[in-house]
Amino acid sequence: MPAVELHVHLEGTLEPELIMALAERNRVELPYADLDDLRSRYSFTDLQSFLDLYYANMAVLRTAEDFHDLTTAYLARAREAGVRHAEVFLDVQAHTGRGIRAAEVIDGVTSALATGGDHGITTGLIVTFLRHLPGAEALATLQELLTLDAPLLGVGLCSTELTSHASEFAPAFDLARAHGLHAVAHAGEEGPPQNVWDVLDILRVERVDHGVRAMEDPVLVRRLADERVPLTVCPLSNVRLRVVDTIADHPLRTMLEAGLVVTVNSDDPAYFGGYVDENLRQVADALALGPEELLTLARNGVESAFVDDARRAELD
Ligand code: ES4
Ligand code: ZN
Repeated sequence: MPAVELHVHLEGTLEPELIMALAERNRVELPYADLDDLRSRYSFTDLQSFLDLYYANMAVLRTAEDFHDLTTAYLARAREAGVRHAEVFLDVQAHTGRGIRAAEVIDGVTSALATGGDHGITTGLIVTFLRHLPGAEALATLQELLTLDAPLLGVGLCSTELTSHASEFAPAFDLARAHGLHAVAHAGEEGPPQNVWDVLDILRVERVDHGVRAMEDPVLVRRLADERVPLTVCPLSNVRLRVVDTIADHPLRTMLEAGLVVTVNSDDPAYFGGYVDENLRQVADALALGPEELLTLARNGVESAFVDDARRAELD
């Protein structure tokens, strides 16, 4: 089982039951009759069709307590999956953009992450800038988080890849680096291999989130392998968002054979049919991964984590 999870959006762990409970607690009117009606919407045709529901459901997250409860529920489930170290993404702009204060979001999430130790889990928080919003807003968000002394491990970039250029986000990533933060970015999920080149060269990311479409560019594959740039792959996400047709068509085995540092992760487990344990189980079954390949995946996760040598040795 995987010891490490490096690609999970906290908001993507918001389960339908918690959506309904928080809606009631906060008296938020949802456009769903009931839980079954909500569940019936979890069928996606592409990334955008998912993002529409994902952002809409966040309306129930209002207070620090809500963010605390969301994060605590994730930690409990991650522990069940055998996770011992998790680096979680938080879409701060998706909340500040609807009038929730950044401090409220950060307080709730970080107070819960601090209890990770009770679950035997070390954690890190990565604020993911939203690529459908202007680069200047990403920069302003990071500046506010720095003012708040938010305990960040790094910055990332997510949401749709198709409507902006990575260079817009260079000022935010440069500021993050100047403050010693790590850098990752979603690329090569629905967008072309050039997007992977761009986040490597322009944003100077240390890991690529998804990156499955890098396989279309042999020169890029060689670079990623040579530089041992980790790719945080999310098999069930790729199936549910139609990046691949079925789990049996997933390129994960080919990626391993190409020498890529691939890790298996859950992305938005409440939406895509499983947490990291289920992702690993399904992809291992479908691609007939053997013990050696499973060990490589686990070791890749440990190698790719932003932890110190002592913690890395414990996880290995
Ligand atoms: C995401 Cl699957 C995926 N891709 C890009 N951005 C995202 N944010 C949350 N899930
Ligand atoms: Zn993601």
